[in-house]
Amino acid sequence: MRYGHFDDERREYVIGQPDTPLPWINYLGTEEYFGIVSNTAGGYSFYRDARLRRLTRYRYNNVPLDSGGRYVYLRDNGSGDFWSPSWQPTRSELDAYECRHGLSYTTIASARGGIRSETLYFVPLRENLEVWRVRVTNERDAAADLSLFSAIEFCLWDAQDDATNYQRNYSTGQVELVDGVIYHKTEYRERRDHFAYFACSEPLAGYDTQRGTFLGPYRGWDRPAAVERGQSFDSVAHGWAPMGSHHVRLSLAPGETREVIFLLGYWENPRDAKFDPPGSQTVNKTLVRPVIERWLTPEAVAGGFAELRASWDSMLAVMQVNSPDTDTDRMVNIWNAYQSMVTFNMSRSASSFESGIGRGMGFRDSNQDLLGFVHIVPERARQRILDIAATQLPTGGAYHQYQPLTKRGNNDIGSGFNDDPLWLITGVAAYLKETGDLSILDEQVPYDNDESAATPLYEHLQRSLRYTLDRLGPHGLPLIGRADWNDCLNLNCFSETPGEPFQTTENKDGGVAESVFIAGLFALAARELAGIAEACDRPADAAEYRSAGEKMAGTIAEHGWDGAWFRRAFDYHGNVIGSGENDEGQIFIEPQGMCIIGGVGVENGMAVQALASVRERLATEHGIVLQQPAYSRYRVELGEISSYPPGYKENAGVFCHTNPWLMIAEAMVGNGDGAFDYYRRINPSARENISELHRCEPYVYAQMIAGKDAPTHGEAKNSWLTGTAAWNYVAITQWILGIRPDFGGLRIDPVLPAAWEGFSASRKFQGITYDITVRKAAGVRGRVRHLMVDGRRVEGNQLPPAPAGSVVRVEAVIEE
Ligand code: BGC
Ligand code: IFM
Repeated sequence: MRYGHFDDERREYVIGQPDTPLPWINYLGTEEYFGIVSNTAGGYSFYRDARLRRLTRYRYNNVPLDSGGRYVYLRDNGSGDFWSPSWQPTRSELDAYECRHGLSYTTIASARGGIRSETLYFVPLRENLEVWRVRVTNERDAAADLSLFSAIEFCLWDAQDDATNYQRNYSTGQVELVDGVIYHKTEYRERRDHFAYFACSEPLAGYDTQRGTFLGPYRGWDRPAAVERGQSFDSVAHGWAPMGSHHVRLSLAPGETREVIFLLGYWENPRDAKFDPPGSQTVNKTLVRPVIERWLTPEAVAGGFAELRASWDSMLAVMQVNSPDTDTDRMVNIWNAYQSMVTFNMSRSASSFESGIGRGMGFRDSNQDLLGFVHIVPERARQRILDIAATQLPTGGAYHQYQPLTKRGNNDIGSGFNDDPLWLITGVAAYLKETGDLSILDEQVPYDNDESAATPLYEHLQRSLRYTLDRLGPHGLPLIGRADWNDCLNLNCFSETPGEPFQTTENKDGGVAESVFIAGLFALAARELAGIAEACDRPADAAEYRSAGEKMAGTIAEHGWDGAWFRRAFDYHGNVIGSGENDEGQIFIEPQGMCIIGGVGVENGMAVQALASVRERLATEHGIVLQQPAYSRYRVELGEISSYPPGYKENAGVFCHTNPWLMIAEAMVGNGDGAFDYYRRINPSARENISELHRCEPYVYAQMIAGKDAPTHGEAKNSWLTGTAAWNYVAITQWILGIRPDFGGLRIDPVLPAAWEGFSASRKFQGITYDITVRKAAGVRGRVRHLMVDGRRVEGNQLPPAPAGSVVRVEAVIEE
């Protein structure tokens, strides 16, 4: 069953009914001001940091679902009927409803009783404000006397404090109303810099800023007293819960449409005492006023929206494909690229599953997210790399997370996830392959943000690799520390009481547990660093890293191979994990993917055998589960992984992030059918028809789909903010379609399903536009062995250099 459809032409997903299985959200903002918006206008906004600069309130885990948003109410002053044109929060019956989630904008259109409305939400480029453009049309034969109310609830900035510290917060809220603009100035007394504002383009019939007054005692957002009676109370908040509501009266002739613009914005005045002297109790509006005035005009709004759309057109134009599979095209051309940009902007902070208060930016996550957007915004990827690297520790280790606002390592979580540093190498390698910009390697980058301890970025990468080599365990495999990619595989658990094993769940990172996954990742990182060393003319380093990688591959073959698949780990006591010897957790997906990507076993048949084991034991119709058999009970020696009921999350859920590793591995061994089959199993668009089961948005990947051991097998959770976005993008574009940046130029190395007869694509790369056509006969399985480049034959699959700005025609034929 579907709840909407894709409009590929407009790059929108069109939702046809408001009561989707879960709120289906979208993101507003592309730079510093962001918001979440659901298909019923739920969500919230923040400036840069979803915890510390939260503009509006939202209530997770509430009923009804999706409480708090950017609401407008319409009221027919003749009959007293009122409703939410976005369905929530009144949930009144609508005669028509359509939500269109586009790229960084959303429109919600509906009709009731002959009154049609359409609201467009977006954040203009370069501005820290959001626009709501509400169009109301009277489709009746008679004139309509209407009231339009806006409503948002201000958050008192720090979302964590806002949700807990009521003894203080009920007394701090302050607003100011000047010229119809509601200024939210809580905290302005002591800081005198930032405030929020909520403005309206029309003369006001009234306003409210005190939630309790607007709603009335013991009422919710579904039945505000002001809306019900048809007149605001003109309340001024002092303490309690400040909100913003404008009341506009509209008299519409039959057929008439009126446009009303609301602006919700964040403003930060420069920290200049002369500009805004201490003791000042009113918000200094000198600088913000012209911005508000400008964006309240229909011309500015139309122009800003067109500019936003054009910027997405040019970002997406970097890579466009035309293949025989619509689900592939729409994900590659639109939604997967978009989701990758959203993960770049949001990291793991704000979604329907991330509260915005819990998580900073992950070291490993941010490095992997980069893989999905480096070709779209290479300059921003460069800065992101330098920011991440500046949090690295002098040992080569890494804080597991850092804070987006301060860009400093998070001491509460600390370090010791031993895979983290290696991802920096893979991130930088991706950047270099895409851009060829070797100058980044010479950038002086601090350790732990200490400028006095800076080295060139290249040395950061060297220390990353060294970090693993300095921490090898009893089998010569890398120590896992607190966990590796699988945060929940906590193998260094031991008892505080000698002689009584496993009585505590506490993780000690000094233990000797080892990770075959990190070993595979090391093999990959060593190869990448060798490639980087060659690119910047350090042949001795390159040789050293290649041999370190080969040595690790040998150790994996010796201790990490279980006969038909790669093992997962050795625990604190030296017991093997992910082996036929185990009663549960015999085979894990991660080392199969990562060892093969690291090149281990590709030549000698181990890879093919491991892939056959995955297909036999882990693959389901809804994707490949993380391990089998699922852990049926909690095991303190394994930690959090076994805390999940079977089939969920790391305990044998389809952890979608890992699936593309298997697609890549299949492509590496030349199995295009296998790779594409895995790709389609979790492709959200290909799952649109089972939306009642999948439940999350059909236009973006979710972190997890419940595995076969769960009663809800096939149900997705944790949509949007997941490394799944970047890795699927890499798997489909670089390995299946095979358009793959490499040191020395772009490769065209597709590994396609046998039934395909080719595809075409356009790829901008280092200032050149490649128009690529790949052809093959149906039924053929093979690789590209030569290219025709502007009619000239080039041996192999790598494109030779071309002048910047040129358009190059590339033809490739796949031969048996
Ligand atoms: C979740 C993991 C997540 C981790 C973050 C765990 O509770 O299950 O999926 O990676 O927290 O540290
Ligand atoms: O690898 C992690 C990631 O860093 C956060 N989400 C879950 C993944 C697997 O545990």
